[in-house]
Amino acid sequence: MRNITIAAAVGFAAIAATSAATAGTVLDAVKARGALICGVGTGTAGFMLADSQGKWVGLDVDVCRAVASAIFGDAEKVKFVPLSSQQRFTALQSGEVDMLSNNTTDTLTRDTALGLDFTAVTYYDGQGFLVNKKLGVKSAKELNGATVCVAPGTTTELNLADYFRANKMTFKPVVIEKVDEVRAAFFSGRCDVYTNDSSSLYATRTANVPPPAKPEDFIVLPEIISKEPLAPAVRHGDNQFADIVRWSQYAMIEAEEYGITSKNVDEMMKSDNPTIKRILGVTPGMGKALGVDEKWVYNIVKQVGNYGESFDRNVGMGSPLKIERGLNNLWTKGGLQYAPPIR
Ligand SMILES: N[C@@H](CCC(=O)N[C@@H](CS)C(=O)NCC(=O)O)C(=O)O
Repeated sequence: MRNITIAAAVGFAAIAATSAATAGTVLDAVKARGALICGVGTGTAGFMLADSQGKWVGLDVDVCRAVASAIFGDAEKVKFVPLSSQQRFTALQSGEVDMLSNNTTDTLTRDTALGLDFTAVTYYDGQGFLVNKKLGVKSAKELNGATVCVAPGTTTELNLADYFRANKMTFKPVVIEKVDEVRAAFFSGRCDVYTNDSSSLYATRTANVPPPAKPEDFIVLPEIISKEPLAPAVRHGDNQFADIVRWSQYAMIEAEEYGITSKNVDEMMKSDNPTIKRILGVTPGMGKALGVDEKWVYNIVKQVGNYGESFDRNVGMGSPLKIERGLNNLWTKGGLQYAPPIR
């Protein structure tokens, strides 16, 4: 019974990793293959989306590109595998992908029972509700009896049940695996409400509303009902690879903090600041310690940008989503993004 409960909580993914996934180190396998294999979502504007040329773009995609830059000095050496919320953990455990970077929430059971390691938080999120204005609802507390579209194997599904129970309300779930089908069900009126991470709701409202309906016809209700720290995940048991993913993320945050951008990084190589010299590998040591080239941060920032550049371009004010930095601002600006020192 206990195992069933845990499996349900983490989405029925198999628990054992295959031998293919555990033989040798991930870094060796990635190098021998000549590309990183990154599990992403199937298509969420701003976070992970293949454009009309098939090129993947987004905040989560940039993390994969940063890791490829650290390992190969080339942000293009990534193969992207789109995965649904149901498929993602099995794909990682079986070795089909080297890492996930796909709006996955870091939770205790995923870390333990599923045998994953979460690296740094890419995006501090929380769960919300999207409704058609015609429903005439201003607060989630008015959703008693609503039909709610939700994806299986997600924290979303679990929080939804908790929230309605805690508020002594009932709901009818419409559980659909594929995100484009969930959206279609919601927009066709099969559900009163679509619940997901609020970032994803903003993406859906900006990019997926079928004409003649307009984004303004829909609102995200004010209640944020959970904490969703979205982070890349790797398999347990390969600390070096986990370190490379984690420190690639930290490098993007640290670069933003020290004002190093894709535009000025060549100039910054001439800086006298000892911290900047260490970050950019002008003073060697950090790359060696991590097992990558000394120019790893230079390559990440030059090819992908710092965290602020990636945020702005993909989901922030430089993008159609126009999401505020909020919790995802640097700690020096009132947010939670805080990288330990590169030293
Ligand atoms: N953060 C939640 C939900 C994440 C999630 O993947 N939700 C799906 C449900 S629709 C999604 O948004 N997928 C986006 C995509 O495939 O592009 C979790 O880790 O369980």
